[in-house]
Amino acid sequence: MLRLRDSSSLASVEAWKRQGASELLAPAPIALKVDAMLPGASIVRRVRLEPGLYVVLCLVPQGRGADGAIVDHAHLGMQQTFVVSP
Ligand SMILES: [Cu+2]
Repeated sequence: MLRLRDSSSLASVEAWKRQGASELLAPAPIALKVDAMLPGASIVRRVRLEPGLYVVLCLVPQGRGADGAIVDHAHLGMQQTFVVSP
């Protein structure tokens, strides 16, 4: 989960994902990270988030697309933006 500066930051998140989503090159602060889990597993995390815009996404790789770019679960729909209000 990344905390975005504004909605225009989503474009840099998309570019980051296409380049392999290295944690070191994250385009925004990582607000929460969960390592890969086994299918069917679940986890509960309680976090206190500062007000702002966030994107939560799953970066588990699913293969490569026709153009050779990495396809991850986020590309398949496991991505959502949300706002934390003050
Ligand atoms: Cu996933």
